[in-house]
Amino acid sequence: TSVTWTLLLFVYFNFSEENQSFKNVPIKGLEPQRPFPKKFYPRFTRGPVHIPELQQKENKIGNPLGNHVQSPVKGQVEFSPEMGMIFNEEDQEVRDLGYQKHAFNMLISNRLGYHREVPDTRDVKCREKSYPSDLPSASVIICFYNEALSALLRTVHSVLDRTPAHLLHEIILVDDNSELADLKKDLDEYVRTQLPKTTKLVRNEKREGLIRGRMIGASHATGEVLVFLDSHCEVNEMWLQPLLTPIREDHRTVVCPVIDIISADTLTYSSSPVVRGGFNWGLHFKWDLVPLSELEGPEGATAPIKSPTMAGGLFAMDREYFNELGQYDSGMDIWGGENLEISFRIWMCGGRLLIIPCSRVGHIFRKRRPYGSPGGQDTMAHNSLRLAHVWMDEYKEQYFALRPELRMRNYGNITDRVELRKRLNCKSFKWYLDNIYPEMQISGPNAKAPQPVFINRAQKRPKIIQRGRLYHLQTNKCLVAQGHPSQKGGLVVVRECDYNDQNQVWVYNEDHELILNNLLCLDVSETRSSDPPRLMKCHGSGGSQQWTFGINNRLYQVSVGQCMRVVDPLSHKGYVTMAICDGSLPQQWHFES
Ligand code: UD2
Ligand code: MN
Repeated sequence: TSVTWTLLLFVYFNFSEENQSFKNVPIKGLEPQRPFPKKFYPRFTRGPVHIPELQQKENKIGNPLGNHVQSPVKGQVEFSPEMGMIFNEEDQEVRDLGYQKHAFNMLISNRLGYHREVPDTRDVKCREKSYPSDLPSASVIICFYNEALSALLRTVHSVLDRTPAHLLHEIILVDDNSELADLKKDLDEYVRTQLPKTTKLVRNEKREGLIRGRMIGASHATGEVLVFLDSHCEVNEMWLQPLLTPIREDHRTVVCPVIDIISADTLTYSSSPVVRGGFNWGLHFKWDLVPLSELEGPEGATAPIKSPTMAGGLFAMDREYFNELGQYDSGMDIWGGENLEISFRIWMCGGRLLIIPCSRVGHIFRKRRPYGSPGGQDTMAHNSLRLAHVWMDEYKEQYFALRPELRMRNYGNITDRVELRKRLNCKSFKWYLDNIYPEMQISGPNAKAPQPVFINRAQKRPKIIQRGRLYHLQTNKCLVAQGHPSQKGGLVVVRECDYNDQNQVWVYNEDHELILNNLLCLDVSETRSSDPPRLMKCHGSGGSQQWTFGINNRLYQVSVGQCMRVVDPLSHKGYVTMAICDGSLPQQWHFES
């Protein structure tokens, strides 16, 4: 499958004095938060990009920065490395149990307690914005299954602490028949004795999954707007007003905050770039950079952005509109697919879906889902089948081309949903693709004529930003080809620098490609991010060949969301690999002219 995008990158300049290391970096990296003046946005197009199978297999929503661990932003409550220190066996137990049951560091979560400050990650211009005083009131619905109590209560308290009382109609907690004892006993008592009366706890008698769970929550709600949150979130300053405002203006507008990243390992809260929702033909959600055309407006970085899809967990919607539009598909089980279903439905049936850059909510992004479904079924496939059959018309063939084994799979009765689609007089999926997600590549069963952007790319050579050596600080060595630089698929290694050797000269261009000796591009397999970077033919489609330089001298790979490091700085072999960005010495590089 291939995708063509016209994209932009957020480039970030850090002028701060404190950040000495950053000042040494000649090329500024992909950073959220402070968009570079628009005329500097590099324009580039994408050719064919392979869908990362990794994400498909893992069936999870990745955070908007991949596995990339952000360094602290201004005002960040500094994460202390001692926060997760284990002092005794009990600590060890809490930590181990936490990872096992919740897939995040529960020891740190417990130590943080139920209240904490989070860095204000909004663009500075958001702070000057004012919002109408007569906004609709909100019912916040938090559905949970076996959540760590500290994470759940931090979610609740962040809402109570950072939402004006007159806008918060109620909080509805839906316990999806959790099995953990403390969630039954301790939470019950806590809600009764420690929380305002407007916080309600609803219990499902059997496990329903998050989709029916949310419908149950919504059926108890009486506020004007429904706001859904996952049970491991922390809302930021002024998070709600920017969400309610567009809904007040038009009740058929559905809005999502920017989902900031709470690290599963350190619980550090950090800023996400403003990206929008897309999907691939495997019907997996993915994050896309925002096309330039979406950002041209007087409001600049604070303007709402149209999003083809939502990640699923965090959004606000007029309550009556939620009901009118058919809530969710109650035939969907446990987890997965509902986010694409509601996104398609919103767009195809006369609504719109926006991401609001001035509203920010942190979410713990885990590396795995710590629970299964009661019968062990693949609910994602079941749910995706339902949505494909109801909403995707002839384009469901795209899905079946990738998942032929599902063609004959039973997906239950969809009559009600098909009728709903008719009743609401919804547009076709082709209309959705043409108008809402034109970047989507369509090959195979429903192929379109190739898009002219390819031709543009061939005619236009990306501008060179810098030419020089890629110098590894810790080893004083330079990044070179292991074999000949013209050898496709060849590895790169660090070797003694030779400033007269053309084979050590890299070009960094506006497409964020790194090209060795004007020949091949530095590339990382999107499907197998554990593979080391290689030299490949430049494909001009970003993704696996897109690199940025950032703070801590990191060299960041956009598509795998990791940083390049030298495997063993003491070894003369000089192998490099991709790793989670941690700012450590083996990950520090200079581009030297
Ligand atoms: C993402 C969404 C999530 C949902 C999912 C697709 C974000 C941040 N998260 O996955 O909300 O749309 O994609 O379905 O966009 N839960 C139950 N009962 C269950 C299973 C889960 O109540 O049987 C709760 C769970 O405790 C959590 C919420 O549902 O609060 C979402 O589950 P998740 O956090 O495992 O999903 P996530 O963030 O991987
Ligand atoms: Mn979640």
